[in-house]
Amino acid sequence: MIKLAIFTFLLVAATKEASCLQNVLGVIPERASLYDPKKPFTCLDGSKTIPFSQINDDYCDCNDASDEPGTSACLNGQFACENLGYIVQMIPSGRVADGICDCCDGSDEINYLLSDSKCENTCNALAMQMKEEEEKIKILTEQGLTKKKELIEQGNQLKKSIEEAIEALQVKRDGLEIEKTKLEELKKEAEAKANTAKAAQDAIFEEQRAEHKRKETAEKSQALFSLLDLDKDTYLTPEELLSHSELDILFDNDGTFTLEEAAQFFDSNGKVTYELFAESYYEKIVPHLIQTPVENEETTDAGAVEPDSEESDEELLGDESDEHGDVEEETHEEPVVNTYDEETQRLIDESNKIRNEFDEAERSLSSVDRELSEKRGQLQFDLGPENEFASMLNTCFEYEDREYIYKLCPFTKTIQQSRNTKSDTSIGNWAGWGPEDTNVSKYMSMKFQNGLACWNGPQRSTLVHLTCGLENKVTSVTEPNKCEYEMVFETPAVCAEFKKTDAHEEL
Ligand code: MAN
Repeated sequence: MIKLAIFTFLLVAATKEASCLQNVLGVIPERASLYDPKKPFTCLDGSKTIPFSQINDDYCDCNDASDEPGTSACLNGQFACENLGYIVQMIPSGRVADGICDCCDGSDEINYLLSDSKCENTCNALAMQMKEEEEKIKILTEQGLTKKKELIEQGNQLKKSIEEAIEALQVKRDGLEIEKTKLEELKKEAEAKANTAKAAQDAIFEEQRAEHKRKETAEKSQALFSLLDLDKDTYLTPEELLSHSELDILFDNDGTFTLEEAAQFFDSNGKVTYELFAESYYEKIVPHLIQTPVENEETTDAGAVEPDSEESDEELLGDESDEHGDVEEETHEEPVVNTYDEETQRLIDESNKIRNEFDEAERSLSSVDRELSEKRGQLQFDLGPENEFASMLNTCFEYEDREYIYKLCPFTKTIQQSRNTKSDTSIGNWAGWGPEDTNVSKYMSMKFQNGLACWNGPQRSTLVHLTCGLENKVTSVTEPNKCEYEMVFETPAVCAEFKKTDAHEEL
């Protein structure tokens, strides 16, 4: 059967041989001239020369399979479907004569004799289909190119306006810097003046306060002295202290305050004058007095001394409340408040004003610096050979599927947002264009890397494939591997001149 096939093939080959070298079955047209029936054939890798009759004899002679382009004899062979009217197509030679029509011209099965079925030639239909599709692509490309021009225009404008904004900001910054330095000087001067004036006034206030306190203490000690001086003979005696058993705490604290202890309190001074009391005993006695003799008699609560605490002492010394009525009434003097004189207050106000102006200048400078660095950052991006991607700066494009809303923010990040929880997951940060290969420009894909780490997996990343389209639009998002996402993004920015596929005609 195989012999019959070979015979048929050789017959076909022989009839065509004279007119047309290309018709050696399975040879791509560009190599046809290497197969000359009038000459021995040298394997294309140059390894061997064989008689031409061994071409396509269903026995593999050449290591590179070049002697068997039209049979399945060599495992590594490639069969070229000539497909006249359509495009040459390469198939593995194992598919030759296997009963399945692979080539649209049926050339892979012309020597197949095991079946009655013949391959129909579908090349013209395919060519028509290809033409229609190409026509559509041509129209899309033309419209896309018009839009791309607009994008380029916009991009150039945007880049120019960023550059201009940077220049203007730089000028503003220089001005602010000068103003800030000037204000800093003025601030220092004004603060120094205000501080000096303030310090002088504060010293006076301090002195006044001390004086006030001295007076108050004097009045209070005077009042206490009067209260303790039960017989009003202008002397205090140990006997007059006896009712204050709480003073026992200063001695043996046995609950009984004895005359000896009272005498000891007064350092054996049998009679204590007011002056001696104020100087040596007032401060000592005040923290311990709980009740005054007056209170004991329940006549009035005037001059009551609160239990042993600093506040009570303070109150006694400075409180103006009614509780200590009698004593306080005598000491009713306004506490000292810091009211600066007009000139000092003017200097303080002036210094505050300049400080505010300085702070404001500093804030403006920081804000200009932030803007500058943001704008300079934008210019760092590779916005395409003709700035056609510039208009995508600061823009995000969304794509929704059943579970997530995906966001593509060129030059920034990609996001996966749960439709349920609305929580965002970073699926990559801008990592540049590419990958680049010899046939495909790097601008055909965007890389986003180092997104949120996947549970037990890599950090999430996104590869965006760009295709020519009439508007900027994400048309699909997939996750081919766990936490590795792929997006297809249509944009006029990658539309390129349309190249028609050459269908080859019979010579
Ligand atoms: C989330 C999503 C998915 C991802 C898993 C990995 O559910 O980010 O896309 O595959 O986490 O655990």
